[in-house]
Amino acid sequence: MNFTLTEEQEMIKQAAKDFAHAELLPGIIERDEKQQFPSEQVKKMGELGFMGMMVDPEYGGSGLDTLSYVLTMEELSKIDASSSVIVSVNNSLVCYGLESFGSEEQKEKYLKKLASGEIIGAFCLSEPEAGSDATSQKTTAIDKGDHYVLNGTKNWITNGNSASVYLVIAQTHIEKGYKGINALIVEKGMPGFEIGPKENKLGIRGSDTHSLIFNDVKIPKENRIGEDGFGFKFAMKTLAGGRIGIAAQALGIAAGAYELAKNYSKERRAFGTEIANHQAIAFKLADMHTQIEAARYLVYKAAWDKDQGNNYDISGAMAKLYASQVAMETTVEAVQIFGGNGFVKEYHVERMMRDAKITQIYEGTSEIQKIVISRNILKN
Ligand code: COS
Repeated sequence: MNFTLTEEQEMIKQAAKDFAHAELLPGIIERDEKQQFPSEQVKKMGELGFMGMMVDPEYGGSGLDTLSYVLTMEELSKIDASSSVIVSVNNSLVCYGLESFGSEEQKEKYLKKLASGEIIGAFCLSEPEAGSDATSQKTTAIDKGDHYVLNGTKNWITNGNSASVYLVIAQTHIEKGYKGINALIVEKGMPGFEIGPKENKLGIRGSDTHSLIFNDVKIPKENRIGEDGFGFKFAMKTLAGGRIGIAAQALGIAAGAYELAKNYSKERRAFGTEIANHQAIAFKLADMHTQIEAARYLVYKAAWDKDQGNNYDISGAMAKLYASQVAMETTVEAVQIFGGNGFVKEYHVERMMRDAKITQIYEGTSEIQKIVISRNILKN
């Protein structure tokens, strides 16, 4: 395993960094306060090829490897985790899901537009009573011959209103349990499909999170992804890769807060010297740096596993579990190093601390990652 970046990977990382500083940083405090979706920025990220990074160019993507995607996620997340989650969901859940398991017609019709960033997508698994317990789907997709009739509610959906295409998990054959679940492609505007109110969130406030309500929505049979009953496996396989994206997001939040805290500690003076010269601060920075580096290698290893064609269930889960913990701890310490200024919005670290929390929750809580990890280590 060699993590020396290729010239192309270095260029992609630099492009993401430049974009984040030039386009995501301006207005970030206001977008956070007003819960404003970064529409212009998302459009530009589409033009740069960030919305379908791993998708084959034949379907409008950039044809890059997972490590390039992770590097991009890390750089974007150092500045703006609200924007990076939009990128992550579109890439890892929606585009990956369609490219890997969709039909040729579905790829032509939906993937090309999603991968080029012309439209964005959403992944809809969670329900009021089925977040971690993902097999307990109450949303139903009843088979009516040439179409399904979809009824139910989905919760906490990222890109909830801004998406045009939704991959919705629903129960078709109740008696078969998770083996009777399907994944359906639902378009915004289909009769009976309503978008619920926007959630007022602690963090990643620039991304739009909504509930979705389906009332007798007629979905053509050709919009089912994979064989009848493939929906739960589809969700699990897709989420396994999604977790690498969120792990990279967590890594970026941690690294971004650390860089701000390190720079601040070399400028801010107390007791006659820069605070970095006090061991109380220097040791915090040493811990942060070490933990971030460890998280980075777990994230890169998971991306490498995926690129090698290895199973990445466990490496993705470990990367997300650890990187999200590091994101939380690092951002709390960054606020501490900034002292009173850390509690003030202009210095960014309080937002990063709020943004970090969700990385321990979405695409599988830390407790779910421990289920995945422990089952994997115990089965051998
Ligand atoms: N890839 C392929 N198949 C998978 C899989 C994966 N990563 N993980 C599970 N499966 C399969 C299992 O192999 C099993 O199929 P078989 O019976 O054919 O072997 C099936 O899915 C059910 O798995 P399991 O019995 O392990 O289901 P559980 O109810 O115990 O749930 C967890 C397993 C907890 C891991 C799963 O429900 C989960 O990941 N939950 C969290 C979901 C989540 O991330 N929610 C956040 C919402 S998205 S923001």
